[in-house]
Amino acid sequence: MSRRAWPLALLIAVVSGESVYPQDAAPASSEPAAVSTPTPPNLLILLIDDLGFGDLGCFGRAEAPTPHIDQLAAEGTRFAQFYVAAPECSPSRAALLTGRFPAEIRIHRAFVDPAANRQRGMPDWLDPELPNLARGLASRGYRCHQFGKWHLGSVEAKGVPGPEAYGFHSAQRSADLSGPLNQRAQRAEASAQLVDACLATLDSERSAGFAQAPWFALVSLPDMHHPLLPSEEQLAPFVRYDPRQIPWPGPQAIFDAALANMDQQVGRLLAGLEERGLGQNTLVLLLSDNGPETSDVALANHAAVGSTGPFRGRKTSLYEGGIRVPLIARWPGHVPASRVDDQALLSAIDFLPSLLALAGREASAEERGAGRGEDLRPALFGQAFERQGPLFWEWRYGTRGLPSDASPRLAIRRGRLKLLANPSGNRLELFDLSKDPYELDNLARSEPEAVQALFAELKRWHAGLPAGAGSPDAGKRPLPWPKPTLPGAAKAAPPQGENPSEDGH
Ligand SMILES: [Ca+2]
Repeated sequence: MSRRAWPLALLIAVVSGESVYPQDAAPASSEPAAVSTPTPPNLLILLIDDLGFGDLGCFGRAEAPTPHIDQLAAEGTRFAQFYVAAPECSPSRAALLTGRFPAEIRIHRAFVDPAANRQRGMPDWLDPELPNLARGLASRGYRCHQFGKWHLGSVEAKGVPGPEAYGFHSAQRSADLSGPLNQRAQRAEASAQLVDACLATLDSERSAGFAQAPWFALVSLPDMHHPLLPSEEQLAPFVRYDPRQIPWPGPQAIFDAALANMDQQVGRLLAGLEERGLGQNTLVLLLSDNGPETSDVALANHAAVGSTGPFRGRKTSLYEGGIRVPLIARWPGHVPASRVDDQALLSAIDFLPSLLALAGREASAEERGAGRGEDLRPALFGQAFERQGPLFWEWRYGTRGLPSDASPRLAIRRGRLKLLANPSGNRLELFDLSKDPYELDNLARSEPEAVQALFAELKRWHAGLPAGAGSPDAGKRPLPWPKPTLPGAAKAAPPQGENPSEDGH
């Protein structure tokens, strides 16, 4: 991979016009990784539903009302090349927990009702027998707790297992798609309740004799998932002067009110850790589960204010904006502070092997299963990290939102290159993300050898996936955009298999 991937200053210039990153942020060391083995930390994963790459102040949106998360970032490291394994909730979360690419375990979309799951070629819940992060941590002496959205099973399905079946010692699961959390009064307070529940659990664990045991808390905050329903009180600071005296708050005000509440609750949880003396030996990881929502979901035009930063694509797209999300890590004395890592190519599938190793014992072959996650500890500790294997994505459905966000069905990333393709080869889009993070200049015709190699690798992976239906609009390109070639490359032969008559050209 290029040592100079896309310059962060450029990214920030696109997002906000000026850099909010510290100018003296330490670069990644080029020394070989020598992973230290500190005392196993507590692990707090803050999973922010549908938060976009560009939504936080510390990720370039200068006016974002996110002071607490920005402070967390200042005390830790931001990773600018972090991916989730799917552009939607359930498969992304399944990958985080199991370290598997979700298509391999038949989690292709959100869990809904059993009939729809069947149509989607999915089970009704994530297989509890698969190795997963919580069970692995529990076997290393951790106490494991889940709070908020789970969405790894259909609540409508008979016999659906809860988080306890996966190794968690306690769970305070909230509604996944509907129910009380989608009512205005409850939804505005949901994150506050989850933070209260998390702190209360840590306290009750202490009094129950687990004060010495390390813990893992998976806290999933719902504020940024549609419909955004901040309370009047949460909205008040964001309803701006309006000369027409129109009484309704606009989408930006609604979005910012929800974002500010989420940030305040994160701040309250982190302050609660400090009060309990837990701030120093807790690794906090804050990330999103997929890119921001689009405008064509009912009641969600305010959610569509969410920003992908400079990237093309949103939720349900395999372009960067759907799958590249913010990751912040803080662990005082171990994870460098005020650092931006725009080199390490990381994925949520790396959490399982990395966190199990941090917990005191590297993942066994059985615990890894067929997962392809890599040990990201060097990146965490500020050292150089070179990914060995590729990252794969499959999306069997159409893409909501702009026609230009409609991605092919498959994608592979290796080093600086990303190839998006349909299995038939009728769309082949090669991007050099070190120069073109916007995915605008398709290099497929000018770099046919790279296309051939990556497409062969992608097809091999795809051939091994479980069969299952998708939707007819999967991989279709509603508009012939962007231009298929770079200027001057028009004479190059079209990539093998390209057929402009297919897939909605
Ligand atoms: Ca989500």
